Amino acid sequence: MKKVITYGTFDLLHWGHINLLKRAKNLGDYLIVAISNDEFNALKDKKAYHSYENRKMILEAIRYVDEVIPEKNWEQKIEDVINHDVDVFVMGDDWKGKFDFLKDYCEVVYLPRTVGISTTKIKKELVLAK
Ligand code: C2G
Repeated sequence: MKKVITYGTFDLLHWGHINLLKRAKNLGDYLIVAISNDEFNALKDKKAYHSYENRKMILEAIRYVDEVIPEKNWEQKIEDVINHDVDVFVMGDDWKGKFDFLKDYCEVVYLPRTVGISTTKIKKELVLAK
């Protein structure tokens, strides 16, 4: 079984996230998503609208996702890849190059980001729509 892992906040889930998850799953047979917990989001200077537990529930309902684990810090990726026997690490290409150190442990794939949608865009346009 070829195992894939990806990381992210996945707040205000949108079709750009789904596009990433769908392509990530197509790179293997089993997709693990490590969702940034609320404490780590603070480290990323991100404030998620939905709590970790609710973002976890949402991601677990997606057909492409087989397992959801917490992302608690920047340092856990090597351990995750080893402990979960991961073959492929995937991220959107806004992270291109940032995780190349994982190439010693698994394949590293950066997929083109979906243009035209982002959580920031959604938030901005909702404010303007008031
Ligand atoms: N993404 C995408 N297209 C978009 C928006 C997001 O492909 N229009 C991808 C991102 O590149 C990322 C994933 O969807 O691979 C999740 O996006 P975020 O929730 O914004 O993730 P981020 O905050 O970048 O967290 O350790 C890694 C970090 O946790 C990544």
